[in-house]
Amino acid sequence: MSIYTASTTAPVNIATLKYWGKRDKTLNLPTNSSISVTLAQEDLRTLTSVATSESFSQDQLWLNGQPESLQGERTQHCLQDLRNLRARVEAQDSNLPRMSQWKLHIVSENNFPTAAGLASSAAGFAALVMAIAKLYQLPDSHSEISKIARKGSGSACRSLFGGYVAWEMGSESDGSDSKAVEVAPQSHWPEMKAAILVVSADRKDTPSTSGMQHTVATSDLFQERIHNVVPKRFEEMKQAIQDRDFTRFAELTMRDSNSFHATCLDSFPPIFYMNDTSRKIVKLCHQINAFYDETIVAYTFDAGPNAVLYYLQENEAKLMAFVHHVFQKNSGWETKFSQGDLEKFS
Ligand code: 2P0
Repeated sequence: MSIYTASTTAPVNIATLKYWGKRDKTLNLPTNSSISVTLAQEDLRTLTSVATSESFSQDQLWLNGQPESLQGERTQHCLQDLRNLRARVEAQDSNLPRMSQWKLHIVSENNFPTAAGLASSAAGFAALVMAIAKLYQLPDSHSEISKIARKGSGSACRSLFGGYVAWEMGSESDGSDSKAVEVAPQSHWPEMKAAILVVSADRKDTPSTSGMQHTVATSDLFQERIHNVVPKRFEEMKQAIQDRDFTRFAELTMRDSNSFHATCLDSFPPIFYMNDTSRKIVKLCHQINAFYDETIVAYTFDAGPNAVLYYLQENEAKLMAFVHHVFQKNSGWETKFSQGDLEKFS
């Protein structure tokens, strides 16, 4: 009996305008639109291969070499949606193999530590859904497929695209208009770089899903954020990307990270994702921008203490000299700066 296979990779995306809050938990419908930058595939990505055959007796998943359950509600949701779309394709062509009725074997690997708080669920669900869509030869667009990835993990819908991506929250109760769209391809602003400062590789204390529900239920500030802050910022950030305006993009990114963490702190009891080292990085970035009298770096923090720094390639040496100086890593970046300059940063 034939075995059919397909493989794909999906990159990690890091939000610059944060998704935090669901209006529908089952469909993963957000309370606000969000924007992200997708990291380069060669850096952080999930590689997923799928196979299907009439001879397979059960759905199976191996994640980083270990067998894992596929029984989770979110995963089942994704598999069912994909099989439904495949059945629709099969109904139009009686010559196609009836894959929608067969079991799947799935092998998935991250090239980064799964537990390091680096948005592994986004790349994981995006790769899973894309690989099966490819296997099933679904004709649907990336935005259509993103709606299925969204049900696996909200942020996964944004990993369907490279470059600069928006997740439009939509207004329909069935989620039919809550999807990812491209704001601009990576080639529009290829000078943009991201550096990840791993503050801690531990699993986070409060998982995102429960954390955001807790914020929705208990934070007053959250209402201000979703109604009066994010809608305007969403439009401004898209424009900053279109204009390749780093100063604007950076300020919006930093403000939004701070706003998101403020709502976590305003939850009751509060949620703490950033730690003292995270706060040291925030201060350092502001010091660096003040030192150069120009915005050369933006920080953002997700549901954990690790920092992602965005900067333009041309400023890499300028930035890294100070990052390495402050964190006592003697890497050679310092050589371009006088001791007097470096001593201003501690
Ligand atoms: C984001 N985060 O926009 C935000 C910023 C974390 C902070 O998306 O429940 O793993 O699976 O939809 O997507 C993390 O939340 O949550 C997240 P679920 P997800 O990237």
